[in-house]
Amino acid sequence: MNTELIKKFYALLFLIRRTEEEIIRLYPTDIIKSPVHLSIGQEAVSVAVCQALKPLDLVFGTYRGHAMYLAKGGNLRSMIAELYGKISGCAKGKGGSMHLIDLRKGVMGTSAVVGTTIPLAVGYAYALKYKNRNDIVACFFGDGAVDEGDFHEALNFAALKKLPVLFVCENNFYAIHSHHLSRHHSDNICERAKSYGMPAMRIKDGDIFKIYKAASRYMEKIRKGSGPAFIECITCRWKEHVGPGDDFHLGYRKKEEVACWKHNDPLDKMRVLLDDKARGLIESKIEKEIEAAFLFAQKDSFPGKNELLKDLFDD
Ligand SMILES: Cc1ncc(C[n+]2csc(CCOP(=O)(O)OP(=O)(O)O)c2C)c(N)n1
Ligand SMILES: [Mg+2]
Repeated sequence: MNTELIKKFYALLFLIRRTEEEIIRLYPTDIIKSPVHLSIGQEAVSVAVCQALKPLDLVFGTYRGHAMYLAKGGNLRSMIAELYGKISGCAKGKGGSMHLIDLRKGVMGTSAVVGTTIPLAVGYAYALKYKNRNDIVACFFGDGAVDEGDFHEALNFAALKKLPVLFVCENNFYAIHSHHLSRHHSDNICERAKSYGMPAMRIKDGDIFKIYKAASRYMEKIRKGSGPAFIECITCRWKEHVGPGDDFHLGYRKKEEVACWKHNDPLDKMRVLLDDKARGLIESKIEKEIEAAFLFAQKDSFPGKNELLKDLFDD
């Protein structure tokens, strides 16, 4: 892998990790007016896939969307202001952490409703094909989305119409506290995707380079009109389902399960591939951006009462 790519990977992984660590630090002060579903531990999936995308490509995601939003270039200040419920937030302070959007960067939106952005992504891909555009859509979702009818209908339609969409399943094995095998007879989501008529690959170890290579290869084919493809990335959510803490006391998973993923942290792996000087420059620039974004959000205003009924319907 070339050094420029390693630098980009490191910068994005570091940006996402440090932003979320700052959220964790501030959350107990109640300054953040939104529930937060943290991406920590899962960042490599978004970073690898979004680096393989082109600027005009589009992404749709879930309420655990900080990583995807930032990896696709979403504006950091607008994200933090959104978490603070402020007017400069990307959803004008009305959406919170679960509803991130930055149309200029192709971040088409994230949603609290499980599986709901999958048909939206497919619909958008249909429009791209109809308009003969060369852009593609990457659609991110968790393993919980496989429980939804929408997932199956959308995959079927995308395959049938050969739509330009890459499905990216972030399989951390849990929907809140239920393991995939307590919800399905098999945990092989790839096999199910293949049955709809698309190539699918499972990447088990969270390796950022493997995910990047698989995504790039599929995207090249999708852009040539081959129709959709599917990547299932096994990953691990380090924190509790929602909120900044741990939840091992609930007993649905063991500490060791997470410990082995922490040992396999892509941020640590990338860190040692860079020399101290390059790493230091990246880190100090990002730390300043993060500090400025939180300061900006703090000083920003809350939306006025006149904003309450705005933007509810398309005029
Ligand atoms: C349609 C719908 N059903 C149920 C819920 C409640 N719910 C919120 S998060 C969640 C789990 C989803 O798990 P997964 O898709 O694997 O995402 P993860 O939290 O693991 O990232 C559920 C069932 C919901 N938000 N929407
Ligand atoms: Mg899950």
